[in-house]
Amino acid sequence: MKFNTKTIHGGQESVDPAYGSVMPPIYQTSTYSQSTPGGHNGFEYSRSGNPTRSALENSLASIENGKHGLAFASGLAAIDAVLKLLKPGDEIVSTNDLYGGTYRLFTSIFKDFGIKFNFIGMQDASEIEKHITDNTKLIWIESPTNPMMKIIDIEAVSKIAKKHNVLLGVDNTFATPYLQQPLDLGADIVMHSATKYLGGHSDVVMGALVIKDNALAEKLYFIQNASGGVAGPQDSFLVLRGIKTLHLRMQRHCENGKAVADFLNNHPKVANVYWPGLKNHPNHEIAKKQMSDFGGMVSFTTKRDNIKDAVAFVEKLKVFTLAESLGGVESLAGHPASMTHASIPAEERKKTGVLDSLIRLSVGVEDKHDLIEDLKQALG
Ligand code: P1T
Repeated sequence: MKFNTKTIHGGQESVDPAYGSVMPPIYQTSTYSQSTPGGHNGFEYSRSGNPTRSALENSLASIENGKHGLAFASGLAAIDAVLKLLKPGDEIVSTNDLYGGTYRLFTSIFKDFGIKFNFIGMQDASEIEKHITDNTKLIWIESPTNPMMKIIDIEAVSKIAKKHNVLLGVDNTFATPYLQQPLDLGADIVMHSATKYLGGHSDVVMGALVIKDNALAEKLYFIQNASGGVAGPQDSFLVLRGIKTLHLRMQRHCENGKAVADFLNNHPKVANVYWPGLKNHPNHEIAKKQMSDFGGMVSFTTKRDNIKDAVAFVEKLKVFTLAESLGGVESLAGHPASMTHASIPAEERKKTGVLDSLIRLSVGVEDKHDLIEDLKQALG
């Protein structure tokens, strides 16, 4: 199946065996009757497995070209499960530009469990090798990164990971499998905040992992069940429904993202625009190689680099909503320094370009003319 068919049918039963329902039922149950101890139809307790969650997990595996999908209560619960593969003394090399909550999970929780983190710039993949030691077990990347939209060459990083026998995990939240499929580029684990584009309607919080390797999937399933941060059946249904229109929404997100990035790039008050589709983006060539289009996330700074003007701008927006999160049908605007990335110390933030004037836009699927008019009036 091609991608646009997989979003609708991938991993799904063609007909529900009970009543022929076209959409999988929401199995709102915690447990399943057994005829004799162990005598069940594949499900015994909904932390271990639930048919609605399984339908979603099979869809996730299909759209990411993996073999196994695992759905979690949030994106951070999914990353938390990956980190539980490690032991005290193990090391992780991670991108220095990444979601603030991931940084907080790494440095405020797992550091205290004896795991060491190296946060580095990875636009030049060969940098990574300098930071790999005998204790390195995992390379963790986002591409595009949140919020600076840096692009990391996943194939080049995966070659380094394989050479050193280190796992590579890719947070594919911003790109989605519509734009890039990291498992095909050599990653071991793909992670999603399904809260974002996969759900697509800002009505659910969920995380996902997709894996090809059976033994690794087995370990992660064990952690999912043992730690228990699982997705519920209602939320699984919603994300499964979201995935069915992922390709349609992403096509429009990309189209509108380009229109917004071009508008900002030509605006006299704007200093820098970060969108990987722009020819002047430092990683444009890698983006062209590994992504089929450039997505709907756009960040920018203004020439008057101060927090007061940035706040005034986001307050003036009318079509864009000032809010955390991204990836829904509606356009959102955020101020990373005080919102999504406030948990990263100011000096660390500034090193990666997260200035006080940085604005991050999640460009939705509204009419692009309305979006541009809104930005124009707020910048004015
Ligand atoms: O919010 P949650 O579903 O737990 O996902 C965390 C997460 C992980 N990875 C990336 C790249 C993310 O962007 C996020 C969540 N991000 C936001 C809420 C945000 O506004 O950036």
